[in-house]
Amino acid sequence: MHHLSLFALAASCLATLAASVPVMPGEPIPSEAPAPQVCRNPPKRLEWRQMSQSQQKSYIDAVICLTMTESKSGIARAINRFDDHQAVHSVQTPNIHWVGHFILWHRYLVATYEKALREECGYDGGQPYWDWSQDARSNDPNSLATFPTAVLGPGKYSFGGNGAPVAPTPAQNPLNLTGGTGGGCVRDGAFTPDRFRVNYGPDPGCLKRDFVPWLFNAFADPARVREVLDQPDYAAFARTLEKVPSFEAPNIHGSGHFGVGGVLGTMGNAENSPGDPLFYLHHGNLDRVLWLWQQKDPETRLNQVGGPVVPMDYGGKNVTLDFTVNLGELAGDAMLKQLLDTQSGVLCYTY
Ligand SMILES: [Cu+2]
Repeated sequence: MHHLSLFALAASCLATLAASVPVMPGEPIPSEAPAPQVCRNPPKRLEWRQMSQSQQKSYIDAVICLTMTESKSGIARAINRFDDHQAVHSVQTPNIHWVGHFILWHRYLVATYEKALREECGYDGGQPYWDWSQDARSNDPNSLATFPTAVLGPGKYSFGGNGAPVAPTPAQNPLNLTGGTGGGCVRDGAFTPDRFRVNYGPDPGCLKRDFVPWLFNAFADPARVREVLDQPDYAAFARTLEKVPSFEAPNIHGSGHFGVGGVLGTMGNAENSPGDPLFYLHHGNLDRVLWLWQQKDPETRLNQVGGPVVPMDYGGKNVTLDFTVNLGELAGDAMLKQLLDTQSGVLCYTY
């Protein structure tokens, strides 16, 4: 099965830059506008290792519950509520990466997933995040310190470790990413084949991981996080998060995707990375980095967006505060200005 990497995707974006990109029109405004939403008692999001064992258990149980709750996205081949969130990401992949709304679209997806865990599966905490920078060893590229940790550990209420070793074929690895150490099914933790299945996407089956230590240790380096936090405005922040599609340009968005997913793992797949439950902890941490950056100058940064509408079109049209994004049937359409404040009412959580 051909495994489309994020970078291959970017290359195809570049190739079609001049072509028109589908823009989803906003819903017509209903004559009776709904009452503005209010955020009360926002759940506090914690790093996985800050959570008690019973909080970790209730989170994992809620994720498994989503996989046993019937789909409502209306997307063909999404069977359950876990699949729904993966499927919406998969369908919109060509329009939500290397764009100004990349981080805010993903913020909305993670928050919607958090809401489903809470409202449909009885979870009462915040979406956890994985601060991978705690695990990176930039001075020891081959360090496997991350694998396992309390996040990627073998325990029943942990995310499990590497996949069984499988060598990719050249066709599966067109960008020649080296140093993969896994590639097959995850063998321990909460999401083993007997308990969890990736349903959506071209390659349904077990959850796969393919740890790439050198890449993880470079991309999740705390210095890379500081580099992002030092950016002066939203457009620069957003661009530094993703950088350019090259394994030679360490960027924190790539750390969880390619450090954990490598060539063959679920996390390394452009469309279908949300098939790995760890996706939401990885993107939760990227969201926390956005939150930290915003807190440094809230007056400006809770009211600022920028960056291209069309993927990688950095000289072209920029997104504005009124630019509308959608999650299909999973949530209402939202303007970017409603996604800047995590307690806007459309969103309701804190760190
Ligand atoms: Cu994505």
